[in-house]
Amino acid sequence: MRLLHTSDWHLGRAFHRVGMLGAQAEFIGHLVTTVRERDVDAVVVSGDVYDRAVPPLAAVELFDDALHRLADLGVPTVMISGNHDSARRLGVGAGLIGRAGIHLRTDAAACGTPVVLRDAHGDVAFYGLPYLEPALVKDVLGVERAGHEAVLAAAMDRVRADLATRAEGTRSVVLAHAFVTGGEASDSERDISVGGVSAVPAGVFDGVDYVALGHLHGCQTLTERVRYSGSPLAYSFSEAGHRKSMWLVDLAADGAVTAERVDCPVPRPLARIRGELEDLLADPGLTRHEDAWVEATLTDAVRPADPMARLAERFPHTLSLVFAPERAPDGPDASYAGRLAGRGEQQIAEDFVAHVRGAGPDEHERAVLRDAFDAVRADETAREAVR
Ligand SMILES: [Mn+2]
Repeated sequence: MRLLHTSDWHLGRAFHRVGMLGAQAEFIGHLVTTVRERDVDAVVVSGDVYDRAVPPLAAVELFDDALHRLADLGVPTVMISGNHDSARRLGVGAGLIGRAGIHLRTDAAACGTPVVLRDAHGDVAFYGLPYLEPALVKDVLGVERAGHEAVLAAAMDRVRADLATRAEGTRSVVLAHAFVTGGEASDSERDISVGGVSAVPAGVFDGVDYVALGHLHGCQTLTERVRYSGSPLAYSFSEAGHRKSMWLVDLAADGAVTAERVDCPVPRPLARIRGELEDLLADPGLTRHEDAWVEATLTDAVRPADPMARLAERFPHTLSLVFAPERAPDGPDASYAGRLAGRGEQQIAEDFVAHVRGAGPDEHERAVLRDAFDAVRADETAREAVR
């Protein structure tokens, strides 16, 4: 059976101030063409279909268009919700579109109930594990202490238990939206680490033939059988070095996996350039970036006048400007955003305690902070769910 694995479409998301709907529509066209031309038997979409819980109308229309085109091809599709999706909203109508062969799995309680597809060699069971927010699904999954590893392990126990009841030789595919240890993050995934360690070891997925992961935006291979497709488009400059792709996976009769990368269309390349303004405007080595979306880091000791307009004369698609005077990169005049960059909520809170008191939090105080973040997050997600 031949699968096409993709994830993290983030329909409706903008890249800095540039709307990406046109590029997202082009990707959907590329997906449909790939399904047709490469004789794909099933499409798997591993979460973050939308960028937010209540997506803009144009994004909903694009998703609707994608569903119609996939249904017209007659190729079954299995999808799960990610941490950016509202599982409840996305799941509305799932029963109906299931009749058209689009299987949308958004309910943690149904982890152990697969979509079973068939080929000449027998059954393939697809288990869709939607993004599992520990605090919200721990009771459903019968887990005592909420944590990413604990809830995923419980969900996988259900998968293996169901698989054990199926005919000998049944092959299996799991869709999951999670941060798996060894994966490399970028700047465009929303942090899920509130509540402790977010990374789960790849070993929790043992016992299935292929694990189609979503969440991390770079295409990557953790093991032959455990892969991220990454997002089809770059959503931050930290992805300037990515080649966006999907995985075309052949699942042999004995469950052996062969995977091929299928590259996605690139709407416009990304470039990160760094130096003093006059050098950036003159350097002949930067000619190749003139048509790119550019992030420029200016190292001038004194901030030059009107830098954006001047850069735009040479790089008309400059989207981001960063000031990093080389005299004192981390000095007292570093910007607020600069000082927060790369630190999680927990770390910022702990550093704040250290800053005002002179001594950082002890183990007990750290736990209090963690619980407070958990409560806020669970409350937010619960409100999102009932809205
Ligand atoms: Mn994502």
